[in-house]
Amino acid sequence: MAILFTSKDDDPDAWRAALAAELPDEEFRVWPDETGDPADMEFALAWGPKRGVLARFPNLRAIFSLGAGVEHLFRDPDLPAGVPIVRLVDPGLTLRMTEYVVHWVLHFHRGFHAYAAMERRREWGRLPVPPPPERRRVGILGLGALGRDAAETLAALGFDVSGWSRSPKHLDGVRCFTGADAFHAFLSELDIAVCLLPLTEETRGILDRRALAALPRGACLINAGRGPQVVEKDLLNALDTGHLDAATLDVFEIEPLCDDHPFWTHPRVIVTPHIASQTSPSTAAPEIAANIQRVRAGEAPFPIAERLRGY
Ligand code: NDP
Ligand code: OXD
Repeated sequence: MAILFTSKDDDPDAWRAALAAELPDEEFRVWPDETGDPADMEFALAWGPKRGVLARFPNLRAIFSLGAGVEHLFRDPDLPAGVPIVRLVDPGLTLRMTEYVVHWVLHFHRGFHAYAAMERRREWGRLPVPPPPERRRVGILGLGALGRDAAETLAALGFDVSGWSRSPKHLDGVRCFTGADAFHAFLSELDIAVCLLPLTEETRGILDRRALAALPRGACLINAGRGPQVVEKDLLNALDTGHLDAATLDVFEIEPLCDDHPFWTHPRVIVTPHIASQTSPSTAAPEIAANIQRVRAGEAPFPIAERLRGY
């Protein structure tokens, strides 16, 4: 039996080496050139597979996402039913996302975006001393593997942290809001909002005109979840009217961001090219290998993404 690898972005050789270090006896085959007999494939490692590709392998026992998000799998209408879709939770991925979030929260907290604008104007000056972190309200949309770690790290740095999720949560030092009914109340208390939500039917377009208006005037947004969660024209409007002070965006409705997109040159927008937390085979392969061994031992892999809820 063999492991199938299909990715539009990841380096197969790096994955081949990383998995060989964990599971030296496994055969690793890259789609499409090395596929061979489709019946040989027991597991698939996938990122953005072409529609219908995964349905060609009748003996798959699990499909592993090469990233935390799974919407790239669920958008395939031919995704084989009954095969568990396993999300990637790996300590390296979590650490890098927390680094990204902490970096941009500190950036906005200390007013470095305002100093960058002053630098562009060759203006030497001092802005008022920022408030202490306990008076800076940071809210994390999504308290899953990534959001939880970011929230706890920011709380440990002394920030006033709250979080929002679908099901109730209890995190030390974090005020937790639950469900759609609490969304606007949660947003209304934030100086900095950080989106770490998965893309689902419920979260598509969730940061629209009404949600952005619920944020206090002068708030900043960091989006490292998925681009389609933000209604781009509504965000531009909120920035242009000064309702929002600034935004750091890592993900976009269409990626790569096109050359003439207004975000590139907007004075209040910082663009990063979907790098908030890239998967590294060195930390992800051990997690996937452990799950492969679980399945072989007759146990369920984890965490399994639920098809109905979309994450
Ligand atoms: P998880 O599935 O562990 O967590 C998702 C969180 O979002 C959970 O707390 C969940 O609530 C919450 N959530 C989902 N739907 C809703 C909803 N409708 N209303 C309120 N809360 C909701 O995911 P991860 O933390 O591992 O990853 C989150 C996302 O981050 C990924 O799906 C991906 O889109 C993005 N990502 C981006 C990267 C980048 O480089 N930009 C890198 C890696 C990930 P509950 O806990 O109640 O289930
Ligand atoms: C992911 C991503 O979901 O890289 O892991 O966006």
